[in-house]
Amino acid sequence: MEKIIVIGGGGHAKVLVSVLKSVPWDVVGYTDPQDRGVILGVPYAGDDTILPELLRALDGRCAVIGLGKIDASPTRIFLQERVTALGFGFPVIASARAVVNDEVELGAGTAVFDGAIVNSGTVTGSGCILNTNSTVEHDCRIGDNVHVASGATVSGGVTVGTNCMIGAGATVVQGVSICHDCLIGAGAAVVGDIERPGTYLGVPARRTE
Ligand code: JB2
Repeated sequence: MEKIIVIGGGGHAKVLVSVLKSVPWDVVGYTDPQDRGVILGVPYAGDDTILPELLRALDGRCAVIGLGKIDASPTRIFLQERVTALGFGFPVIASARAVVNDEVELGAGTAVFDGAIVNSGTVTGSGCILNTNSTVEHDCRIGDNVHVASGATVSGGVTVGTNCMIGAGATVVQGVSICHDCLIGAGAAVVGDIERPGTYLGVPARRTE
């Protein structure tokens, strides 16, 4: 089993650890500014200043971002870039309980959670979260640091820009394009192109800020 370190020890990390165990990965520890105790058998390693030392101790050099995101912030991808600069690699993480179909390309550090489906011809950037039971249909282009939350559906041929958050249970209809830095609220339905960064809520989704 390959060893991996999780960066962040909150709610998202807890689900991620279960996913990692399903593959399976040997999760050696997690870093966090605060000691959150043992998470599903995974010990606290220290804050991020311990990472250079861990890099020397680990056989491999694999890490994964355990922070989630509930907005259009770039925090996760900045953190991934910082940890990459230390010398860590960010493998693709795909749960054994997910379906990743043919000719899908997932970027470094992208994680596909339980029950998620990614269909043929789709390409994602780095550091994405395809959360529990989400669907990303065929031929989509998903930018870096996009979170498709639990139960959301991104239909075929959709483009989603960098840093977007597609909320839980939201639907994006086929062929539309969503620009960078958008938050699509839970349960919203995106039925046309979105060209301005912002927050979009409702059915059909409308800009609120
Ligand atoms: O720079 C950092 C850092 N910044 C915050 N480095 C490291 N190693 N850890 C960091 N953290 C830690 O991330 C915080 O101290 C905290 O322990 C953790 C974030 O945990 P929290 O439970 O607040 O959020 P989350 O991002 O794990 O989960 C949110 O997003 C998910 C997608 C929650 O809202 C979940 O419900 C949601 N499913």
